[in-house]
Amino acid sequence: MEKHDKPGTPSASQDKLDALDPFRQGPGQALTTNQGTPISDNQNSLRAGIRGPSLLEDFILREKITHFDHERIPERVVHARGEGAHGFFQVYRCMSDLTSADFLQNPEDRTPVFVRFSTVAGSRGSTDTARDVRGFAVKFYTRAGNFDLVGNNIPVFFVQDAMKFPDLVHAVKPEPHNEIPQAASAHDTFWDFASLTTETTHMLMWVMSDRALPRSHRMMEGFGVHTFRLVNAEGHSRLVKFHWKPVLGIHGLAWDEAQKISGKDPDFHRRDLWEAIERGDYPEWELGIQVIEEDQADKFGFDLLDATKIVPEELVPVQRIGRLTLNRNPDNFFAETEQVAFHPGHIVPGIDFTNDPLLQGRLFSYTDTQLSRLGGPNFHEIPISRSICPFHNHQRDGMHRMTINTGRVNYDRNSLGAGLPAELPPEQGGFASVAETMESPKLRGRSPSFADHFSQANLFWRSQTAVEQDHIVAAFAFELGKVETVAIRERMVANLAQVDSGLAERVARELGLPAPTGITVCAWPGSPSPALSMVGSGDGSALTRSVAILTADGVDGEQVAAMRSALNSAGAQCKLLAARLGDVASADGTALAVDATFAAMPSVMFDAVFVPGGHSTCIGALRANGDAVHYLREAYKHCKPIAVAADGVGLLEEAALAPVPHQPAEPGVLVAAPGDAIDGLAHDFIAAIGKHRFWSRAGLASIAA
Ligand code: HDD
Repeated sequence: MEKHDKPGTPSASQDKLDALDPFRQGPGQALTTNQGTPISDNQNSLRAGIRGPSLLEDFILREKITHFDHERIPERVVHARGEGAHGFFQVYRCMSDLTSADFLQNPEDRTPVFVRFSTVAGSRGSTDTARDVRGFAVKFYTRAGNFDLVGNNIPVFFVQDAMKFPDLVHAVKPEPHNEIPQAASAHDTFWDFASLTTETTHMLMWVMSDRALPRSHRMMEGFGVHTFRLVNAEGHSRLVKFHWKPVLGIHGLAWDEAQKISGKDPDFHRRDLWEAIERGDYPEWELGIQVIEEDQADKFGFDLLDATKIVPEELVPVQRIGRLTLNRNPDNFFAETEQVAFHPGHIVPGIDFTNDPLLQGRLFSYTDTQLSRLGGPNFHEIPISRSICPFHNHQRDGMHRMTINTGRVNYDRNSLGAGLPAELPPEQGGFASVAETMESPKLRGRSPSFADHFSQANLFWRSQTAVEQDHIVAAFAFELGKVETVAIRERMVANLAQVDSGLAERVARELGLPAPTGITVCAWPGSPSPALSMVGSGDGSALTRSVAILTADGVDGEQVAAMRSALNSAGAQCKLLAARLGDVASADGTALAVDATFAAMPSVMFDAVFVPGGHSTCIGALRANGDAVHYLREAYKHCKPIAVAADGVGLLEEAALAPVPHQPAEPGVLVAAPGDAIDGLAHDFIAAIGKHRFWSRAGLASIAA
């Protein structure tokens, strides 16, 4: 069985991992230079006299320092911060009716993949929980070449034409005069651009929602964004939208949590992914497709080539056609995650592009950027990006060429090399573009079918639950509140009035502006789309959820053990917290190892909190500890499940959250009386964790944590 495979699951495809093997290197025995010369002293440079100057002759020092000086490569101009993982993809059924793509034919095949998740705006060292779009880039190493699905966790994009991409990125990145702010869109230049570029409006709604604050990269959707084509062996082409549906459901953080996590653990998402894979909790997504016959493309009232539009799932259902599983962490961050090069132009026979002007620009940009990021045209030879199928052509030379091409023939057509390598006709699997008819004048311009910038923003807004709408209003208020130029705030509020007058009024009120008047809402003609809301997503299980157990000396160890065992059986993770590290002595004298302190791992880093009972000394110590009291108030404020056993209720009292006699119980706050079996509490607690949040508490904002 493979190191990272769960017992009982068949082993993952080894093809890519095997291909990486010749490049993997352990520490070795003798220390040498890069030329293999053994080194006898790696502590001291060569010098003239024990206190004299260093000598230029010191080839060991020179080599070491030179290599160190050049360790850094340019970070990605966008999506600089990210983390990757290996895994595999398996299709559920043969998709030959829709596509000839090799990896979508045989349900027995496991196609190796490498996936990289990222934030967009921040630098490589920025925080994971910034309000931002998340990149979701998947490289399928298929037998017919690499297919890269370079998507995001949001199904639309800010702009419609690649011509606008550098402007968008300049506007959102830190401002050029003072490089402020890092990893944040809450500043004047972004909102100046956004307010003047109304095609951004739909995407802004998503980015101001909790979609831009994933709880975990394992719990977010992914989208190919553009309309692509699936082409079958008969050459029949259909339009397709790609989706990734997370098996664990779609869950977000609250903005207050995200900001606090940024300070406590800026690597929150990276750590979460790494640890889940190390534990064997392999993240999984289903690949979904929305398929549209080309002759139906005009029936929607919007243009399928416009990347600021979705096709609502209620209009074209998402068919789930396969499963992606991530089951191995990289061995080396730089060699794999940093050097991997994705490109939406890496496609395989059976898949094709459309004329989406954003996609068309991307087809140029991604190779181009690797030239400066990875230092030349041979980046396809870097182990992590190499296809697992052989590749042959007459491209030669360039910086860092690894392949040693033999023979004298480096051109096509040739007779001296028997005409090889030879083209493969489409019927034998060679790539052929869909023969779309093109009869139009050369011009610069935007199709009138791209002109509606607001109606799908209205659809998104109307499809959100009340609490999700509250979060969107709060996000706009926060972001625009950081904008210093009042005219930009006003312009943005006026744009929102075209989305929904209530939304505009609420944001205006928060900003101290008058509600816009006389602006017509551009309403989506159809019904709301429930698929756009995150509330209620998931299968209701507590799988991989994290629970903090608050303790002090004198805690009831049996309750801790029983709750921990029940939670672990439900697939949740527990950490024992106390005021300081070391052990806590349970009531029966057993030492329980403390995993973290209240201060180091506050409630924002957990999904739920359990307070066991214990001696009066235990509850007294917790009541007297401000961090412990704050723990419960903050978990309550963020609408998380809280379970309290027996005397643990004392901490609830201290936090002013104890049940009030003759009043209905607080939603999601579960209390077991002294003498009650922990099993019942654990059962209800696990069900509560599966609900993720108790949003009905959100209105009770009187509690300030
Ligand atoms: Fe892009 C990186 C996703 C529009 C130009 N993009 C990049 C990555 C993702 C996306 C996930 C990170 C890949 C990785 O992990 O290495 N980009 C998107 C999506 C877009 C999009 C979903 C719209 C639908 N991008 C877009 C446009 C352009 C670019 C319009 C330029 C015309 N994107 C780039 C880039 C990057 C990149 C500058 C930076 C690093 C890289 O490519 O390899 O070329």
